[in-house]
Amino acid sequence: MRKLLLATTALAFACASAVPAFAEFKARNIRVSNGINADHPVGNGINAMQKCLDEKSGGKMKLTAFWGGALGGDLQATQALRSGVQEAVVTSSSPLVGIVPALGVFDLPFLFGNAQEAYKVLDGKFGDMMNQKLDAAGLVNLAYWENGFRNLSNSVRPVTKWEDFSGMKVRVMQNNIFLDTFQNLGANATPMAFGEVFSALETKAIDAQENPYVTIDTSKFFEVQKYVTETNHAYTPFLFLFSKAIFNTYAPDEQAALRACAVVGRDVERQVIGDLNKKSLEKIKAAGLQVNTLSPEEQQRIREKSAVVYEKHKAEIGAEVVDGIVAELKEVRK
Ligand code: TF8
Repeated sequence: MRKLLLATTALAFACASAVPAFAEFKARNIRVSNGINADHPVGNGINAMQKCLDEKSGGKMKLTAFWGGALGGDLQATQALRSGVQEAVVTSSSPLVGIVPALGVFDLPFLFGNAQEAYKVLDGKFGDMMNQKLDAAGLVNLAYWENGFRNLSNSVRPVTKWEDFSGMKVRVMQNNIFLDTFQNLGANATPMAFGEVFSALETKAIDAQENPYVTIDTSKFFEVQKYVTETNHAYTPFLFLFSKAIFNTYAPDEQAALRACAVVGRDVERQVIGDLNKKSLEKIKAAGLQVNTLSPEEQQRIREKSAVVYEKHKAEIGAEVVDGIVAELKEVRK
């Protein structure tokens, strides 16, 4: 009898500890705005993040993703977060420099040499420092996801040296550093929201745009372009931003689950980009586009020509921020 009692008690304890306490979790519908389409690797990341949230919250926290700018462009969606009317957005940092000027540091041409060093800087103390600036602007950055290395596409001619940019009407993000980088190369740079790019290319209002291969693929830009050059002129991160006003109303367990699961999603998203990059490039070639690479000499010339952009924007980004990332990169490259 005593044995039975002990066994029952032990079983009861085992059950109690095996069932996670979901008490801190309420039913949450989290709208996540995206400018890119559902077949972009961000889709894989969001699925992984959802699976993680299901486990942690007992199915109470639900992400609802909106694609193709259905909830507005990057900037518009971010402002909706700041005013507390929308939960989340996956956005490039570049259109947000009007809100947090220091973010411009990521737009400096040829800053990151490869994805690994970008991850170290973004996921480390430099990334945390930028997150504090975002927080002060009413935005909680849950994690740095990946947009990636950007390449040029156009409909007029092969670009194999910087002189080929001459007079080319290149859409750039709404960001002064990108504007200057392309103007400095001789292009006729035109700032434009992402949502307008496809039709502007289609109607030839612009000749060119620049984005990672996976975006040229999933946003179908290859259908209205003839040439691609692997310029790798910038690595832009995605920020997984949450409205601070809404985040502050969540319980600590809910906040912690969001932060932890955004990191799970990040790792999946980065992994899928790595794989899809090659496939997207193959798809672009198969669609008949001419893909050029730059010779090492040309890469060097473009890089040297672009160096002026660093000095020109140092004050507005913040000298300590620019010097900080340069020092951090030196450390990471050791
Ligand atoms: C751009 C960006 C965009 C992303 C997307 C809208 O060119 O690279 O592709 O921010 O989320 O505007």
